[in-house]
Amino acid sequence: MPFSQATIKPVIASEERLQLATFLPQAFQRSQREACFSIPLAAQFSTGQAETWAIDQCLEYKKLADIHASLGQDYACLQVQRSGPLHNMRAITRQCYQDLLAVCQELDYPFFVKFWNYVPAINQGAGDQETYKQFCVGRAEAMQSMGVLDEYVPAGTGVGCEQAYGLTVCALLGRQQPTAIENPRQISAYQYPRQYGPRSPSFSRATVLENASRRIMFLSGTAAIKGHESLHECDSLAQLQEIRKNLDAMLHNAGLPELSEFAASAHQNGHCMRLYVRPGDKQDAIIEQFPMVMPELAAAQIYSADICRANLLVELDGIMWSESPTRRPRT
Ligand code: 3EB
Repeated sequence: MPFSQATIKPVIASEERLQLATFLPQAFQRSQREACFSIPLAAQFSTGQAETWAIDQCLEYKKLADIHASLGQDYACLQVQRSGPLHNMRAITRQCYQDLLAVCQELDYPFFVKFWNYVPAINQGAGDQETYKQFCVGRAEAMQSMGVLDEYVPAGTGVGCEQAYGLTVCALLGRQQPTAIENPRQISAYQYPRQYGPRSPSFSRATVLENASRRIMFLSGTAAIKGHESLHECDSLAQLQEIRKNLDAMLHNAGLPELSEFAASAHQNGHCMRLYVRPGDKQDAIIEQFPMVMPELAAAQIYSADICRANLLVELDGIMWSESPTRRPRT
């Protein structure tokens, strides 16, 4: 079932009426706007607009226990932030996801579009005890206990944040099923081999929402991974080039125009992207190299964040849309 044009669309952040959600970096948090979800990261450098989704029907804000909910007729956005000792990350994540999935069912938004995960001290701990790996175990256990099959896992982003913020999860949910897209250059994350942790990450490479005139791709966090392997350790330029190849493949599979056409016809094609850059001696270089490798995305917001694999320096996510998509997405 296609969603109605009026139901959800990316808008510029100044169109404040009836916002389902706007994501703002920590420094710009404005508590009077309940639909503003705060990203627990500092924006490093930004020329772009905040990622915003708007709807025009039945907007309601609710707080269910500690879960903030912004509810529309067809879509909802949830946010929850939970703290606790790092060594409990598996249990914290499992409970957090079970509670979120229970709210989805209770409020009757059964389909997952995208989940954003900000994981405290994400690379801390050795081997299977690394925070990210424990987070993946808790998330997979919750998905399994709630009966979520691999083909229904949402698009996802999983990056690090400061330990003091705890775990933050944001979820975009729908009443119509989005199309999940995988990347032919990469093994599906939910099929990663054992070496990446006891349970594989529960996310699809992207989800697509569409109607007759607009298609939106929610791109998962995309890094320099081919097959299941991280490439170009320590080489930030090569990692960015690999990300571009992965993005090209995703645009193709989503039935969206090529990346180069996003700059060429800005009135038809749009995007709202975020680049996550690992802090350290390569950070400045990456911020400089990004607009050279992906000039079409120069308006992206840039955040300083650890990436879930310790050997990756940079990751890209966001939404990309076209007003006149041509081909069908390939599932
Ligand atoms: C990868 O492709 C890079 O655990 O939710 C990207 C997007 C990554 C989402 C997640 C992790 C997640 O495996 C890491």
